[in-house]
Amino acid sequence: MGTRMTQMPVLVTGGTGFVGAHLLAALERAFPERSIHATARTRPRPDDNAGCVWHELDICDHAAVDNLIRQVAPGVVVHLAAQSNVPFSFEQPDLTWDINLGGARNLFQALDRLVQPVLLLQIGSADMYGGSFHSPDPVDESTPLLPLNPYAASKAAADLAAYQLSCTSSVKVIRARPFNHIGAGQADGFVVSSFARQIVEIEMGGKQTLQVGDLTAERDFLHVSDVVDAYIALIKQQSAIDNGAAVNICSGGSVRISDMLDELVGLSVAEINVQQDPGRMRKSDIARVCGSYSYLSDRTGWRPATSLRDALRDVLDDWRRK
Ligand code: A2R
Repeated sequence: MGTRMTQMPVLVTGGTGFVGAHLLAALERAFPERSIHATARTRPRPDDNAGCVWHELDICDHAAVDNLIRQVAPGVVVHLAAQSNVPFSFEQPDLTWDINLGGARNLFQALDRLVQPVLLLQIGSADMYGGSFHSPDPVDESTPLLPLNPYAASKAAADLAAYQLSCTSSVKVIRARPFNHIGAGQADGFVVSSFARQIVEIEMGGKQTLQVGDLTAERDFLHVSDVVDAYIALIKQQSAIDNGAAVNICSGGSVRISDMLDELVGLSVAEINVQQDPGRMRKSDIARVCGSYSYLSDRTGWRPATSLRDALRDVLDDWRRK
């Protein structure tokens, strides 16, 4: 990699999201010599990422995406921008496809027109494997994508479009596939965040019981800082990764939601009564999620570093600060 490429800007789309805030801070630490650019759609820019250059962008606006890419001329793009809410994807499938596939294709076409070398980290999701999780083995990157909801299907389509880009353009593509990640700043709709918010409400005396749904599902959880560290490793060690490769980012194990709940409750001194809410009892389509991260660790040395207990404490402390 030439010096010029290692100094070209890094651009993050969807910088205002859960992962974006963590990634921008990590990029500033990892690449002090590079300018870091980020896109925001509507929300105000967060103060804690004041070191980066913000751009307003709707990823569905083809011309605006093209202009931005020409203006920033990035050496690396991390494409986080997405409609990432699964229940909402059933309510608004067209919007979900427009953002997750249409928006991604706008970006891919703009990158294809760049003359300089550029690395694209296309951020997918373990949800794309969907029905493949019915098999008992940990899924590796050769496992078929069998999406079970519009969010996962649109992300799987973008993952395939990114592979095609890697074959037919000079853009180097890595298709990252992060599994469930938790941490400070995650929206309340996610299970761990919802438990933590309710525990903090009980600690503050505003609520008596913790309402839960089905607790039998098992998931492969990482702390968001491990996911972000994997993205940084993929950028820094891009030459060790095959062009177009899919890369799982996961813990390699799975934890039952009931065990996560017990651990969270154990991190609080409050008296907590857990109650199953019939309204939340819909069984998950997938009983157990477990991935293999051998490709990533063999190529970069990355391994998860944050224990589940520390990750849960981080989520709880975040709600205590709010
Ligand atoms: O809705 P906003 O303003 O907070 O921006 C979100 C952004 N986004 C968009 N940006 C440009 N044009 C759009 N039409 C558009 N729609 C959404 O994507 C936000 O900054 C980001 C998504 O953030 P979260 O929903 O918090 O996702 P998270 O957890 O940070 O996941 C990042 C990526 C996604 O591609 C997932 O599918 C993947 O990791 O697993």
